[in-house]
Amino acid sequence: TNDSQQQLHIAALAFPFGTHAAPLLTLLRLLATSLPPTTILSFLSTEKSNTQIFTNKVDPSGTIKAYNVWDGIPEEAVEGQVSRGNAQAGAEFFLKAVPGNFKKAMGEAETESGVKISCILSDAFLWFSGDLAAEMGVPWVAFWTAGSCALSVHMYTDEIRNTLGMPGVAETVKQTLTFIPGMSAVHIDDLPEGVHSGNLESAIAQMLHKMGLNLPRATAVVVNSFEELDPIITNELKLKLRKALHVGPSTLSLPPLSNSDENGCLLWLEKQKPSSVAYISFGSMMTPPPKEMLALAQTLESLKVPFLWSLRDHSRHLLPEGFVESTESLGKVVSWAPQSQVLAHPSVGVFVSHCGWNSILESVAGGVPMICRPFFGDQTLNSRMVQDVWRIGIRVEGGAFTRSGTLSALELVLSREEGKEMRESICRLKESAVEAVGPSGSSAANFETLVEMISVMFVG
Ligand code: U2F
Repeated sequence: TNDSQQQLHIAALAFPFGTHAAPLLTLLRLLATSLPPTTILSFLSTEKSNTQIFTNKVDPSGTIKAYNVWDGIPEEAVEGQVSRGNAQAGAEFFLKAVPGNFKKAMGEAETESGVKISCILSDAFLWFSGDLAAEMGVPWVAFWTAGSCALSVHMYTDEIRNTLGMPGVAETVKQTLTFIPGMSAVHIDDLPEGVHSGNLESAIAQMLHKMGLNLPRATAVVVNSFEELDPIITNELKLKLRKALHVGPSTLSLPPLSNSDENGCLLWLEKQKPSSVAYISFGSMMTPPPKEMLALAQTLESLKVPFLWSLRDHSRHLLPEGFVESTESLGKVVSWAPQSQVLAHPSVGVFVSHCGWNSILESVAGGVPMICRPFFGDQTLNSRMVQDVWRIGIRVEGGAFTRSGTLSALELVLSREEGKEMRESICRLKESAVEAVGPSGSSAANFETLVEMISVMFVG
């Protein structure tokens, strides 16, 4: 047919907060290597997000073009309302601007390229993409940037609410999710806020609920994880979704674009003993409260644990006075680290983390056990899996850094038999992750399926 002569045009719709847009771009870059070279690849995110992920990092092959979508922030909004620390306010403004802002940018992408969009590849959060794709008569491929466990929770939100009853109705804290395949270790208080407790009506909670209801319509749901990590949950997702395609960890197939080491982290690591260093990072959005920063800093210093601490400049003042100077020979505080390379360095012995999904995958890829201090969203759930299912780390006692809790966690992972076992477990996971993206691995096969779907679907 004539159709088959036309060019493919993939529009990637990003969720512009946290570390969501970067992994979507990685997936698009991976697709670029496998789709016909004439394929048009448009990447749609807010100006702020595009600036962050594209600065000097425009796709080396030059095939991906970025389009800015409106962030939804009204002209009259005061800067403070959507300031750095308030990602939630930013997300709420943004969610009021969808889907109109994306429709507009898709129009621009079609006009500029002269090629009709043939597939919408969206962050799974953007549940309305299913409607947009249906209107346009093209497939919707959703990309889930976190773990299978969190995806399962959102797919099961109504069952969770119905089975457990609403908070306050019963003593629920000790209940576990035995009724969801593969999730029996998960406690009800590990769930992301807005699933069963917290404000179920918040913009984010509603978005996630609608996502769970809409994903079964998607032509495929691509997951940045590998099947072997959660075999039971994966099987369940395959039953619930038209096509669940675990293609990760994607950074193992394609290294991230931005990995300069301007702070000299890797050089510094070269000088440290094997498996001795604590690498500390709480992702792109979080800094622990002052009391906890103090406890963590004091414990590192008193235990004399060499450390590499990634801490944004605006949070540096939370370190104890004189800490950076007094620990100069022990550790290093930097505003940004090439994290995936840091975690892959043999000197790193433990990752003190908020358990964001990308961080977990990078820890697995590096074979580094974790100390978990989760904050919001999927992080507590992830930390449960880390500790009780994969047994590759430990949650900090009481969920917050205290001197005694931090001390025992660091000792356990760095010096005890339990720590050694965690290291062995995570190295086994690392091997299976490497195998998954390797030539005959599950992620590689799923990726092939994805490429075929995107190429073939278009003709029909
Ligand atoms: C949200 O993620 P976050 O940004 O909070 O955290 P991660 O998923 O762990 O991603 C952080 C990324 O930033 C990188 C690091 C990760 O790829 O390598 N990075 C770095 O390169 N250098 C630094 O000094 C510090 C970080 C959300 F909050 C999570 O709950 C979700 O799981 C996640 C995915 O949906 O998105």
